[in-house]
Amino acid sequence: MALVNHQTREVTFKIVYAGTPLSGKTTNLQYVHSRLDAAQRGDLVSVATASDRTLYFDFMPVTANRIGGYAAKFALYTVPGQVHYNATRQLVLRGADGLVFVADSAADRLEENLESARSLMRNLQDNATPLENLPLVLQYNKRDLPDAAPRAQLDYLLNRPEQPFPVFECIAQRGVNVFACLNAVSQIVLRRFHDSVAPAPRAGTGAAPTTTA
Ligand SMILES: Nc1nc2c(ncn2[C@@H]2O[C@H](COP(=O)(O)OP(=O)(O)OP(=O)(O)O)[C@@H](O)[C@H]2O)c(=O)[nH]1
Ligand SMILES: [Mg+2]
Repeated sequence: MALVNHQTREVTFKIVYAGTPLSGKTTNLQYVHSRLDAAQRGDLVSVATASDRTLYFDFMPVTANRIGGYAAKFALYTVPGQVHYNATRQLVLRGADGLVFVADSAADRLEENLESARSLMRNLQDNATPLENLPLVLQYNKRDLPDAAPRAQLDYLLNRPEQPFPVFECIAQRGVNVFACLNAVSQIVLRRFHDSVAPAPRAGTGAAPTTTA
């Protein structure tokens, strides 16, 4: 749920990267951090294990353009992918305005992708934030892998035929489509917010974080 601070004239939206263990959620934030100007983003805070697995979450604030005289900020989070950190995942998902589901394209990770998607749905239900009210984009990451599953197979497993989620095929390690994916979810979140406070006309929704990458 967007946080509006009338004193500082800021609106903050929470975007959470969820998805399959080791699919590249943290890598997305690291890339965004590396490409944005320091004036446009804060530090990337990561709480990780010795082997670089996300232990609690990653967090990075990003400032976008202004909407209606207010500064739009995006608080980007990742959840820990490891199965036994479900309570933490559920906590980090609370209050999300938008989600990126990061799937691993490797052919031998399809089962994990599916289980992770199911776990996300359960957590959203338990948080009383059903997906109908929450923008979600799908990221098929690691498209560089020689054994990457065909997109159609990932669609069949993870997308829904009626009202399909937007899909981005990414190579987060090299930054391919990382900003396209973030911009897409940010735009949907901004449009929803705009519609909720000023039903018509649609304007000023171009405040998503952008880069030339
Ligand atoms: N080949 C390939 N490897 C990638 C890509 N993106 C990330 N990786 C690698 O995948 C591994 C896991 O990346 P992380 O970003 O830590 O994954 P995560 O989803 O945050 O992992 P958890 O937080 O433990 O669930 C790392 O070795 C990354 O370098 C990609 O596009 N292609
Ligand atoms: Mg991580």
